[in-house]
Amino acid sequence: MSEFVQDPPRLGNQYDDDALLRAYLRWRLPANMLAEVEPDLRRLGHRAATDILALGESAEASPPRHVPYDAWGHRVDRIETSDAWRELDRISATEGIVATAYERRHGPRSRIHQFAKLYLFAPSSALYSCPLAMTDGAARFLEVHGDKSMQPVLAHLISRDPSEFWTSGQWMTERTGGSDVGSTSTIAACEEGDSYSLYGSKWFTSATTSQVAMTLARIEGAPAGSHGLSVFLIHLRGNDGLLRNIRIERLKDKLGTRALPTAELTLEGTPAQLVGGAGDGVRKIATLFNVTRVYNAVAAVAGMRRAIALASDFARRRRAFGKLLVEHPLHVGTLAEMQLELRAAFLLAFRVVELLGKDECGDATESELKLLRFLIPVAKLYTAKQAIAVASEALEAFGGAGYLEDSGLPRLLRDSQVLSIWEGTTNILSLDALRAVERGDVLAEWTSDVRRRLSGLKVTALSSCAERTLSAVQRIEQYAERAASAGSEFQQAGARRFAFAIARTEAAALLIEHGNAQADQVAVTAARRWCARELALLTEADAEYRAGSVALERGG
Ligand code: MFK
Repeated sequence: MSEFVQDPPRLGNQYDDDALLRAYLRWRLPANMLAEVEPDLRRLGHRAATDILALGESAEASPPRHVPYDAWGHRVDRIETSDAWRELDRISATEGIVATAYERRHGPRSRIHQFAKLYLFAPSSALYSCPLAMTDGAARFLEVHGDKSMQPVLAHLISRDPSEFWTSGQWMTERTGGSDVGSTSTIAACEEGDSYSLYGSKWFTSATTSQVAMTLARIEGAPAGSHGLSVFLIHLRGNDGLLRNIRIERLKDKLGTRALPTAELTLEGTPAQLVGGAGDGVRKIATLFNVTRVYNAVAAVAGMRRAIALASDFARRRRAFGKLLVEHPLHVGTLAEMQLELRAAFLLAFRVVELLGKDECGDATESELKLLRFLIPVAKLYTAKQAIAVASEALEAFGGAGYLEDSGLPRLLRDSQVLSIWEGTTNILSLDALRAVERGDVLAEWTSDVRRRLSGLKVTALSSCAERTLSAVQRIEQYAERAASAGSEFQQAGARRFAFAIARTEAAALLIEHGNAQADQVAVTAARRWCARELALLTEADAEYRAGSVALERGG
């Protein structure tokens, strides 16, 4: 009988082992800033492979529990979470995963430092990154739209003191769906001034253990649609620790994100404060979800990186057909393609991180603000889809072990699947990118930005890459002109391919810039491989194409 057993994959220091992250930071940070933040990232990189990883695994093994009644029949609606989950909350505060962005020690680049921390923390955190995303989004919302009375809440959201730190929920989804937010039916009845009582139900509320939540409701008598909605702040619990006129109907039974409490709620006269004035709620809360969408993009690349780190380590342990997996050329090629996907997605995600930091510090030009508006949905939708593909490929790289629950690997795939659903699905975000194009000269800004960045390259090996990228830019421009005259059905039916073309072409420009700046073999090879692919695959969604789609969908 064979005595063969396999060596499980292991993680080293997640900062030291990440050549891409380190190369990116060397590229984008001034030397003195890098010298200052590197010890912090290295320390967190160690924790991400040790105590934080263990806490994440423990939180995953002890999912939250809804306790509707106490032993005496009183409705209590407690959500019990594990010690590990609560410890992750404390670590988030002391590590300043949110605070680092608001302390702004390094001006606009503080966002790079902060998102590098999130990138290390997220894949070990059992999705504690989700409450942090919403907390950060709420903090930004209060900075932009809140008045002085909101300062104490903001101070809690960006605190490093675990006893002061609060997280915030983001309750946008009702039974009518997570996408069509304008049909929100929760009603806000005015009590006095900015104080309201909310009546309605929220169908998906993530991290329902938060101290506060931002939500949307329609003030009595306000018009239908998204412009009739307003944004409200809710303090979930009173001094007695009980929920304030909020009934928890149940916790959701989800494919993944199992440590994360996600509840269905009924608001039964819940006290809430109007923030940012009445009306235009969707436009205002976009300040919040544009931050959470950046989190989504960074969490997606972080998940890809974790999946690849495990698969690469395993390939150096596992022998088959007389040699290590990493000695098989086809397997190396497969891992290399995954690395390339990660590299492109990483640069795209951190491109929006950089723009977000500039916006928040008042350093962004008009052009950069337009690029930020356009690239957030593009980066979110693209990185989410690629994260799922890479997680799936990584599981396959383990063979049967990748399919076994107790290997811990299936969680990579389950948890990645949510990334393309919450915070706007791929189609909703494709339409959002289209809307950004329709409502401004965004596309012209983007095309001239890419052209400017690719002019005057010093690495000649990248010239053909730049030519291919510029050709893709030109095809996108020509397509957009045709689409503009062909009408909205043409544009909408082609919106997904359009968004992917923007993502791939922007990633090409970033890979070329990176290769040009670093001039190292890996960065140049990555740019060349990426640009050898089709960057701008577009759909001419004319009437004939759309009729074909209708027929295909029906199946005859
Ligand atoms: C680790 C990662 C963790 C992530 C945490 C996840 C936990 C959170 C769980 C959730 O809450 S998931 C639910 C998230 N829900 C969404 O993301 C909503 C998805 N749906 C959309 O994004 C729709 O596109 C949208 C609701 C915005 C469409 O609604 P409408 O009413 O058809 O919008 P419309 O009329 O286009 O836009 C209304 C206004 O908002 C316009 O401004 P104006 O009134 O000035 O014209 C738009 O320009 C503005 N707007 C819309 N999207 C925007 C935006 N502004 C800036 N950025 C955007 N993305």
